[in-house]
Amino acid sequence: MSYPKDLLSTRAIIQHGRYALIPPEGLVNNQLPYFEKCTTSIIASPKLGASFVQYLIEMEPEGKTTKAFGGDGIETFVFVREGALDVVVDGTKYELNQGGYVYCPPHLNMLLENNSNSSTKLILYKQRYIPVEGIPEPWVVCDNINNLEANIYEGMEDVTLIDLLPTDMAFDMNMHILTFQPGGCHPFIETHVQEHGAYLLSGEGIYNLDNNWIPVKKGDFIWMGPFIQQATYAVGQEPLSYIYSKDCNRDPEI
Ligand code: UGY
Ligand code: MN
Repeated sequence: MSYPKDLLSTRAIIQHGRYALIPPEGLVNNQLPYFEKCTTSIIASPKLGASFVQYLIEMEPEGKTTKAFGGDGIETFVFVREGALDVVVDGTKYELNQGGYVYCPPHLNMLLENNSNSSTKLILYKQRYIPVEGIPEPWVVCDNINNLEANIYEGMEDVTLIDLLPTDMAFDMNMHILTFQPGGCHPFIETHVQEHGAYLLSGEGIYNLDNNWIPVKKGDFIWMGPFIQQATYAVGQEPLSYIYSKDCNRDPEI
């Protein structure tokens, strides 16, 4: 870091309870207990209005969590953006590389460790699971996005969707990857009850949030609160691709 070269400015937009755009330039390190050799930014939490917590983590070689993450009703998910990661759930070790992920159900927890020689970039997520009488609990899911099928989205050849978790009623959340070729867009501006925590993996776009058209690009995080208008046009040379959470399969409480 050094003295700024010009007036301070930011692309961040924070509308508590509605939506937020958090670009990488403004991220700060949040020290957390039991996370060793990790640079961690909390990018969504109930203080913003989100019903989940999401983190961006850079884990150095020999970095690890020294206490189990999740469990006791909290489901967790980890995705490797860059590098390698070992994840232990219920005594089983899963060895992940770029694009790899583990979903851990609410009755289990995960330990993370970087046993490689270079640092690892992760997306970590937790939320309270909503059980439903008569529906079994979800199970551990481990895979890599490169093994998964990308389906044409809403009949548009230049947009694809990957589902990372099963669509079974046992799951009250999913993670997806939407990819738009330059010029591609949503078929309509969505308004829905579900929230999203979206991390932009590549490309650039103009995103409609709460009916404001906002430039976004690789490395940005967007939180979309319930019923916030949302849609995008991809621009530039590269596909616009983001990984995002979505709650599902549950009837809201009143
Ligand atoms: O699944 C979704 O709701 C997704 N199409 N939303 C979004 O990309 N903002
Ligand atoms: Mn949506």
